[in-house]
Amino acid sequence: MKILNDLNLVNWYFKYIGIPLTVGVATYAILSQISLRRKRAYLNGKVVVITGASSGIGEALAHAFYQEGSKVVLAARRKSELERVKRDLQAKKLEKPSQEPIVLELDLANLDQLENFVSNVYKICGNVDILINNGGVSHRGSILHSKMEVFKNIMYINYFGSVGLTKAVLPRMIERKSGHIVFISSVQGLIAIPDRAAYAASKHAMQAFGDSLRAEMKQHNINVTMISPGYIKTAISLNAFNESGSNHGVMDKSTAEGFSAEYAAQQMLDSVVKKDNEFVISQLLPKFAIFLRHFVPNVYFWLMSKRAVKTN
Ligand SMILES: NC(=O)c1ccc[n+]([C@@H]2O[C@H](COP(=O)([O-])OP(=O)(O)OC[C@H]3O[C@@H](n4cnc5c(N)ncnc54)[C@H](OP(=O)(O)O)[C@@H]3O)[C@@H](O)[C@H]2O)c1
Ligand SMILES: *[C@@H]1O[C@H](CO)[C@@H](O)[C@H](O)[C@H]1NC(C)=O
Ligand SMILES: CC(=O)N[C@H]1CO[C@H](CO)[C@@H](O)[C@@H]1O
Repeated sequence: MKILNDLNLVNWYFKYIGIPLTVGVATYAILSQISLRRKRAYLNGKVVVITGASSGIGEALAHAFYQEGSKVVLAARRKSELERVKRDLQAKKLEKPSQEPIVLELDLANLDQLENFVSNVYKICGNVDILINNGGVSHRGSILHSKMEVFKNIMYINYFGSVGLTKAVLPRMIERKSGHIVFISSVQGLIAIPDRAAYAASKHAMQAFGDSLRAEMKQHNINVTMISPGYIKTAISLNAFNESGSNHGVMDKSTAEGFSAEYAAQQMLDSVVKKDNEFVISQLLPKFAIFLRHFVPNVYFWLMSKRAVKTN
């Protein structure tokens, strides 16, 4: 009798909860995928400026937006690498018509040149619809032993460069009452770990700038998306500065095991399409660290002190 009752209960559960729930969730997932795909269509013909497009995440973003029919402007210091990315894009077989990618040299640390860069984009493309502040550099080293130059250069490239470019595109976006500024920050824009002070500080600055910008731009119909990646498999640790400002030149294990840049770029593109205010794309551990920092800070501080390399 008891067993029969239990069986009935299981039956009842599947019939009235299990099956409807599964069908509901699946339908929702399918519908949101369809709506995302439809929303992606608006990227067709949009001018998308991507800094740091010569490598890693920026290069993958260039592929993702190009594929949606956007006119991508590829910007970074190494022109030959940008030309390679352009060739790779044009070698792609696409279903829809594509827009010729534009290659423009840009050194983010050269603040005097940023306005000039943007007016060149206007001359070639007419407007900027989406600016993606992605170009950046990391470092490895303690506060004690890192040269002041390292702190300054990272702030110039990661923070002031993005501020300058953003300021340069705003007047026209405000005039047109349309535009979108995207920042590729980092989980380290939300938490700081030892031996990355300069990098974390530059990304925290970026987050604060983005929050102020979002508030100020709402009235002008300009959207701001702050993206914070965890570990992505790119050349970031190879290109990082060491304590004296030379190339670190080591592929970190955590970076090598990170998400692929292509996967990350697709997720980021969807976040831009949805006009998210912020988006954390990360493995579980960095997300957990963000949680600890906010809700049990002393535990986080203790863990980080254990992580710090012992220096003398
Ligand atoms: N990979 C990760 O795990 C990770 C995690 C969180 C956040 N991020 C962020 O993602 C962004 C892209 O990094 P990535 O991982 O793709 O690394 P990457 O492969 O080293 O790419 C960095 C890009 O930034 C450009 N860049 C560096 N200095 C520049 C300067 N002075 N002026 C203009 N462009 C400059 C580089 O181009 P040139 O050398 O040709 O100038 C390159 O295209 C960075 O902002 C990084 O902080 C990465
Ligand atoms: C940084 O790298 C340079 C070039 O590889 C090397 O000569 C220097 O010793 C390194 N500095 C530190 C502090 O590791
Ligand atoms: C230019 C642009 O994309 N503006 C959008 C920003 O986000 C709001 C919703 O939050 C939209 O209504 C705007 O069209």
